[in-house]
Amino acid sequence: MEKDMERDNIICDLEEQLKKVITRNDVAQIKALYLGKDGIVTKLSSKMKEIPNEEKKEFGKFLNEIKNEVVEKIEKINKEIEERELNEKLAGDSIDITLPGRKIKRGSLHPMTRIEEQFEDLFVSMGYTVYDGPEIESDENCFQKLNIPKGHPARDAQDTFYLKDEFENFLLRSQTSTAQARAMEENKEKGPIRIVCPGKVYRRDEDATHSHQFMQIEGLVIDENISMADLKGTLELFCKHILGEKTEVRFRPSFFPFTEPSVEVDVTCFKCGGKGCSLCKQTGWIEVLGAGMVHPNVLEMGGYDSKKYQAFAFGTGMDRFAMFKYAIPDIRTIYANDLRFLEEFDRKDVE
Ligand code: 2NL
Repeated sequence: MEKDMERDNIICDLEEQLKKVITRNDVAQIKALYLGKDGIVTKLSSKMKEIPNEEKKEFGKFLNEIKNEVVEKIEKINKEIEERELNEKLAGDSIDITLPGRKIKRGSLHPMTRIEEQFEDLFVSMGYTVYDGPEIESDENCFQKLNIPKGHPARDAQDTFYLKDEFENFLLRSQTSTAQARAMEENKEKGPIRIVCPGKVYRRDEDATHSHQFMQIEGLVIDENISMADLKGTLELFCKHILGEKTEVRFRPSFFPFTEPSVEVDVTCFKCGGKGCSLCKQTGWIEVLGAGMVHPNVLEMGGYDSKKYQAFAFGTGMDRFAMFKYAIPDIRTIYANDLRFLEEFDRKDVE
């Protein structure tokens, strides 16, 4: 009876104290208070030696019961605290799976690279080779071999960036025909040629639609029995492929020193569809290409027999096509490499 009361007091006190604990450290302190070296339960155990032998067994049982109960209560509360702490941690670390994912920033091709690849893909599919040449060229390759001798008025329109002193006969090429003159010269058998030459060219020009540096592409086809019909078919296909099947193409007589006859090629305005607008200056047409049958003088200077071979050639600014296709109002933005401009093309990745 007396022991029962003692046990109830101890357990009651313990329960009271455990009600106030917050951390596991608080529990550890209480544990020491009961089970530590000078703890209440430990002290009680040391009374064993004062207990008469015949009561020792019962006292031992009583001690064990108290000890077990204290340990059990302490473990229980420790477990509760542990669980609470874990839940708090999980709540703090929680991930909102409904949030949108972080976008990976993708690069995109420069509009000029994209246009160049479209041009090259089309011509390669028609059996052409992409042929490259240097940007610093001799006066001979740039003008003389293209039927533009020294003093020819056609030079004025192109007079460009000459090198100095002992290199004064060299300049930054004003057209990629220079690469074509090289291709003719390098072809030792003087057999057929079918090439496109994309690349940078330089002229003394600078406004919203002309840059001192721009990207040209020229094509040259030399073979037997080549006629204006081949030129027409090729360029019609080319314009429709790049600008859309609905595009109409017209040829106007023109003049270039390196071709005879020469033509300029117009396409129906892609902004107004041919009705007339500010882009086409109310004409319904936009000029996109220069072309013609290669002048016999040019073929002969390239080492070709102009009686045996005929050729057609054409040239255009790829920037012009990029401006049309991607609605770029100022050519200079193509070369400024402003990321805000380039990022616009992420969304136009649909062709
Ligand atoms: C234009 C006009 C043209 C050519 C380029 C050419 C090349 C050789 C022989 C003859 Cl090797 N012609 N190229 C012919 C006609 C026009 O370009 O508007 N360029 C931007």
